Amino acid sequence: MNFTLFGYPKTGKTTLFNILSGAQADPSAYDGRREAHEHISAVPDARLDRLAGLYPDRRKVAAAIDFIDLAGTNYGEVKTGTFLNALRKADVLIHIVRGFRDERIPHAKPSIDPAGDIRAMEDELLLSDLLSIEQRLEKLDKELKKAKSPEGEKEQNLLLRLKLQAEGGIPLRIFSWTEAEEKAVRAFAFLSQKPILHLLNFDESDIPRLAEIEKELGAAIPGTTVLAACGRIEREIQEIGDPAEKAAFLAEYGLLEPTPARFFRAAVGLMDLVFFYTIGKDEVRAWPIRRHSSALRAAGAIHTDIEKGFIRAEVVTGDELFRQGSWQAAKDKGALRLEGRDYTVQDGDVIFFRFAP
Ligand SMILES: Nc1nc2c(ncn2[C@@H]2O[C@H](COP(=O)(O)OP(=O)(O)OP(=O)(O)O)[C@@H](O)[C@H]2O)c(=O)[nH]1
Ligand SMILES: [Mg+2]
Repeated sequence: MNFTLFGYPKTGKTTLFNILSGAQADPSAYDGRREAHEHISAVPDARLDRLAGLYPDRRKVAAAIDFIDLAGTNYGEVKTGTFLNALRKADVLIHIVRGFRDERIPHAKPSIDPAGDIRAMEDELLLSDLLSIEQRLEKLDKELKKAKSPEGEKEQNLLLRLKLQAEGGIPLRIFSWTEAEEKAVRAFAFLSQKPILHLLNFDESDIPRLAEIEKELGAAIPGTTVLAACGRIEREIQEIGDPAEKAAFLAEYGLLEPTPARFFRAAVGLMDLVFFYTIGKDEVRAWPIRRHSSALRAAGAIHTDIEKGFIRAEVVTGDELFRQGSWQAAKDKGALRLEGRDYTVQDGDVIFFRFAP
């Protein structure tokens, strides 16, 4: 999973990248450079920790997130900028928005306007999609004039509908996609179709207002998630080694729950993911998968061989497994369910796939 942090210059991208991913990137090293930071980190997962605790001799493998931190894009630059390809590769876009006021840190606009910046960036993403659509339509039109093709006409029809929506200023993530349509446009990697989280970076003096800001801006921009944080102070607190001292500082600033915990919860919700778990010979592992996925698809997430040779899934909920104490105990007590390929995987299921190699 690729989470890409992007946004206008000097909004706190690298500061928040460090907080979320646990990286130690030096923000100042970026000045004048146009390359990205990258850091792979584990999704915090209390259920996995508990499960791995039952099997101390096995490796714990959490779901991984590939965090990318891009340099700032100037206003109006997304559609032509050097980062267009990097943005297209993202599974989730994390738009870092400046809320803090600090005369010493330059800002391209005369005032700090988080709501305005969110709208401006949403428009830029949509505009870049509109340009791709128009380009493709132009080419398609020429092709269809030369030779009629039902497939080409189908694509044309879909793109014309998307164009109409984009011209109306509505992001493509709000379009009611059929599975076939989604597949047909996958190669475009439309930016306004991706899940997006607007992460606002405020001053410590704004901490008492963060919840209210989140609510207000979240409601103003449908189809997105808005989180407000206070990057600089949280980074300082994160660097404190002593846990008690850390907790005291968080409490003193009124930061009840650290941003990474809230962020991961929001991101998982945004992608509509659930987690299932496997207990292998060597490792206890968490697997993220789209909600409502079948057991067969879950098998395929692990390996295509398991999907191809699928026989049955042995399933137990995490809670039940913890009650029984181990997989073997759950099996002995008859607590395992045997499920077929169409079973809908539930969040927290622990699964053993029987398959014919
Ligand atoms: N006052 C204040 N300064 C902050 C805050 N967050 C970041 N900064 C400062 O703003 C400057 C830019 O922060 P970065 O995290 O490098 O921002 P960026 O968006 O990555 O910047 P570019 O990559 O150059 O576009 C640094 O000097 C930070 O210390 C904040 O919440 N309040
Ligand atoms: Mg940066």
